[in-house]
Amino acid sequence: MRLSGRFSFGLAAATLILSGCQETSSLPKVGEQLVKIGHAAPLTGTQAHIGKDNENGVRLAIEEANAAGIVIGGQKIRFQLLSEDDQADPKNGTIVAHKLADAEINGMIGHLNSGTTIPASRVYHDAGIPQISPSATNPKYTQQGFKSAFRTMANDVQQGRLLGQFVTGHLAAKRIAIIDDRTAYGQGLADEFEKSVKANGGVIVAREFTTDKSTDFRAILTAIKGKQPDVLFFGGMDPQGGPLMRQVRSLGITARFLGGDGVYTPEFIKLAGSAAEGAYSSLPGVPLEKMPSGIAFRDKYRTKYSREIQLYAPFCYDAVNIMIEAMRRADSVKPEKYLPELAKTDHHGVTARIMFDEKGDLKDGAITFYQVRNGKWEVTETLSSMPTASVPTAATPVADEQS
Ligand code: ABU
Repeated sequence: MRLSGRFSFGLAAATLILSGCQETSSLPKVGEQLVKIGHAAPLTGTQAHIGKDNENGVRLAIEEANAAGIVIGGQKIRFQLLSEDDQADPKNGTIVAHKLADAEINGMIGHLNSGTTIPASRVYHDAGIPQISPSATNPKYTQQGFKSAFRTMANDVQQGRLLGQFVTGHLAAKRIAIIDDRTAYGQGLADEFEKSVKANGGVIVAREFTTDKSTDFRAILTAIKGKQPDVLFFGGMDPQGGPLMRQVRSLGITARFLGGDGVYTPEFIKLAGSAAEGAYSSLPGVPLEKMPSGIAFRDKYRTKYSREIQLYAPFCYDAVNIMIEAMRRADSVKPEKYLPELAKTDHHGVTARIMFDEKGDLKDGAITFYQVRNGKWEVTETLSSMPTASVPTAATPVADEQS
């Protein structure tokens, strides 16, 4: 049953409706059944480069499915992408979720940010719409008891724990400073990182915060400089991470810099300039070249879009294919029919073999660490995200390309 609050949004939503994107290239032909796949991400603003990258990954999978001529329930299916700009804003996230629910999408891929994904997930849940986020990593998304919520990458409990182990182990750092952007993602990851640093014998010498709109970090950096940290960790995205990195070095702070997946982008390096050199980041998953079909995906993406993958496009592509596979196994595009199949996913995707646990989280996800060397992100090591208690080899690198 769909109870989407159909008439519950007003003027702000009406504005967003005008900016919504419904791709006409995927309109159904005679005899085809239309299946609507929703997508939402920041498509304007400072994170638009990442949002467009997500949208590109989703579109690629949808176009391939349409070209393959998939039949479900005895009918040829035409998948249509309904993509919305949530501007990385939690309120807009909820508004576009209502809009997509009202459009009676068959499934939802997104949102990009945890801050939008978490509030929007209630809308999709209440409307009975299965949702897969390809990039939201805050653990709360899958801890709400919503059977409709899944994600295709490891969460921030896993990422934060390994970031803490990486800093205290691999970097042998003791004195750690933390800045976060007060978003669900940035603060949540910083909290998990802090717990892990402390559990592994490190000392938090400073904990400061900024916002996801800020560009001047000199006041908090000056306070941090006096604490003489070995490592400065940033929980946030590249529009802040890049300028922050630049200001770190211009203030003469020599601490090593580490961020989560939100800074693992070419854009971070562009924004930070030469100050990016030596910075570390983590990213859920194995390196692209070690993904089962990572290189093939990268080449397809380059050919279609004439640009490089920014960040999460492979996870978006997998998310769509997982959803379509579940529909095929259920032989139905109806959410209530294919949702049980989604929970049983065992998909050999671009990024990994993907199975979900009882909450909808990715089972056995890896986390890879990278460092900027000669102006490019290079692999440092990949760690299993499984807890040390249950997997004795958890802190053992599964790939180590550092000399
Ligand atoms: N995983 C980092 C970027 C998306 C998020 O807000 O979770």
